[in-house]
Amino acid sequence: MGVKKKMVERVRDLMDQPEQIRNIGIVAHIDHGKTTLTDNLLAGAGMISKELAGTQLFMDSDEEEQERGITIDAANVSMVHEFEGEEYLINLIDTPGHVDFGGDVTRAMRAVDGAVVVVDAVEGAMPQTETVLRQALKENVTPVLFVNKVDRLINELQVDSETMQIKLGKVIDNVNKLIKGMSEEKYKEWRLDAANGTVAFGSALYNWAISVTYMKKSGIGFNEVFQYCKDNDMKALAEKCPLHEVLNDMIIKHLPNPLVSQKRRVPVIWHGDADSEIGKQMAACDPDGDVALMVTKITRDPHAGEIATGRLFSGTLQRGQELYVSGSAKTDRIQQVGVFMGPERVDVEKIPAGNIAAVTGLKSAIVGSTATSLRDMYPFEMITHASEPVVTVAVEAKHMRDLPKLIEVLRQVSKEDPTLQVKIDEETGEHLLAGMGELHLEVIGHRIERDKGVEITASEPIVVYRETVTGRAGPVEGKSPNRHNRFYIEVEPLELSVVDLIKSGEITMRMDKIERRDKLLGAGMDKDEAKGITAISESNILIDMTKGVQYLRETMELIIEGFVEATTAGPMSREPCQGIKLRLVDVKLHEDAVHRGPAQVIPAVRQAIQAGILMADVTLLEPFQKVFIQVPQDHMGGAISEIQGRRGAILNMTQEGDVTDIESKAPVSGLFGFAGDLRSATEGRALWSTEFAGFESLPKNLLPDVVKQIRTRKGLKPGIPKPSDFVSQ
Ligand SMILES: Nc1nc2c(ncn2[C@@H]2O[C@H](COP(=O)(O)OP(=O)(O)OP(=O)(O)O)[C@@H](O)[C@H]2O)c(=O)[nH]1
Ligand SMILES: [Mg+2]
Repeated sequence: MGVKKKMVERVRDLMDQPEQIRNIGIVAHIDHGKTTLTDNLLAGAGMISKELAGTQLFMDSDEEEQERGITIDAANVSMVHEFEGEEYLINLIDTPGHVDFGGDVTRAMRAVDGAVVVVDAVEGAMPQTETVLRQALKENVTPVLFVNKVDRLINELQVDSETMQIKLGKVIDNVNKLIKGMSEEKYKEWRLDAANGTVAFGSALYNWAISVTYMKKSGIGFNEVFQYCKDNDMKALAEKCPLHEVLNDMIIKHLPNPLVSQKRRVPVIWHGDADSEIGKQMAACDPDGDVALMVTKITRDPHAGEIATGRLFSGTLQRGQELYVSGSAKTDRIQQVGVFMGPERVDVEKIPAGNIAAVTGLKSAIVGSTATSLRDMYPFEMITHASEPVVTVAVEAKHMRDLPKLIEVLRQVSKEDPTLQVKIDEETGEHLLAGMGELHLEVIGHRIERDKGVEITASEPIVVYRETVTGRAGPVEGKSPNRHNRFYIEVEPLELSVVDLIKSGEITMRMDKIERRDKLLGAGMDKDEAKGITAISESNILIDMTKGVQYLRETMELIIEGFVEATTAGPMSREPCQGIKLRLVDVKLHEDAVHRGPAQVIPAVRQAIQAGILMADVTLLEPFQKVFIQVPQDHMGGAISEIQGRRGAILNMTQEGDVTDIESKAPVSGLFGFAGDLRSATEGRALWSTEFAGFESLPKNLLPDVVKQIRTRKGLKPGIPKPSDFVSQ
């Protein structure tokens, strides 16, 4: 405790010297050694004992993380390192590698300026390596590379010194290829190069590392490293080349401080006026400017309540400050400000721009919120997640008396984890929890029981489909119950390029109108349509094509509500809709506002859309996952037939030595229980991982059965509804 206390004081002293600060994330494919590496940095800063570094896994402090041996939550820690006679404050985020928790990586990238990409020397660059790099590049976060587990090359693969160097060179080449593939332009700036010091090699478990820079300093080169490992004397190597020193060298020299970084990052993550006061203050990382805090994480503390963690781009945070949270007209009052020391949060007086801060009291904040002292600050760009929740369970409270509490707890967990979707279908009474994968939901289930004290039963995983149309229909007339208002709506498929823009967050209703129109035109949309976009719900759009309709403006909000209701639960099976374009072509409204209230307009619009979708060759889309398998050649056949037996397809196969890399894809519905089946088919010799691969049409012959199944589960009549169930024809 004493050490930590002293550390807090040193952290505090450095907070207002941005040149001495590095905000970094540790990112990698699962199991490549991020948390082990972080241990080394903590030991180097004197926060954990040197003997335990590499095995304590200090940042995996949660019971469940320890049990499963993986990181589940991104964890922050602030520490001070002395380097070449100067002190530096390193605010570090250790991120999880499992795809199910990929959202945490995305959010962490918003908070940091640099990333240490860790790659296992034996496995090389893996699918998640690519994903995390892509996220870093998207946020304009600078990467450096740490090739870990070099000891495995020597002791497990038994390579000689020369082959070791060739293999390490290959790892670097492959990572560079990934960067180049994402952006030629970025590649010029960010090419990783051992010679200029942006790559280090080592073994986090055995606490040593080398880089070309450090070779010059220590006189230890690849041949010496090889010999130490061969002689089983990595302890001596760790004394000569301690990992934390080599890494600090790379982090401090090659990753930008907030002053340098914010100039480059602010234009990417904030689209307000760069010449405005706040624009200039953020670019300059001005501690005397207005407060601009981007919330990247919400956690709950049993004592302090909700804690919002985020990156402070401008101003200084202080207790008692009143901040506006994302456009809310009221302010929230900050109760405490602090920094994270791993699992502990330590209060400080104030935190200036350029740091990662934890605050309590921002009641209205959710992940992605902008908290600011300005009443009308243009908010930060939304954080969009690379993956979508594809696996769902229905949850129920074990005891009836817990029902109200369950709803509150579900609301809470979805606030803490934006990759989790909670849907409470009032019509069917179902509480659905949708997440990134089976593990994600299991972990959330435990959290609800363990931390929130509500016992639940969860169904077997179910797949959530999307309803879409493949044809056109309309105009369909929707009449209000009093028959005084009529809406005419046309239905057709939305251009796929536009669906992509919506999903990636590049098109929103919040953005500048002209900018939106230009982007849509670029994506191939018709000019009048691009101009007329009135609302977006899920990835469906409503376009107002009418001209000069009286009272339309004041009724539009209700029309949009009908549109949202119809598209969040589609007419065929109450699954969300995707990729549907709805054109409002004519409207007749009663002149008296009393006769065109919510109870009239909303159902009329909703029903017209529901009927229209059913008439426009409605079908279901199902979620797919890419499945990457690494398997020894003699077990390849078993792995392939596991994929093919699940309506899957093999996309690519590459051979390296005795190992085959299989890239394949399969529907999520086929992948339940895959882990166990693959294990038996390959005698446990296959390594595998998955990645979200978007939605594809369900084969027509499966449609009736799947719809029936969904409807039965939801307690709806099993047959597919007809348009006449929604509008009279
Ligand atoms: N041989 C060897 N094993 C290592 C090395 N670094 C880490 N490991 C082992 O690899 C496993 C995973 O290490 P972690 O540090 O938990 O990996 P991680 O990247 O944090 O994993 P996730 O957070 O779950 O993605 C552990 O069993 C470590 O002991 C290394 O340099 N050499
Ligand atoms: Mg970890």
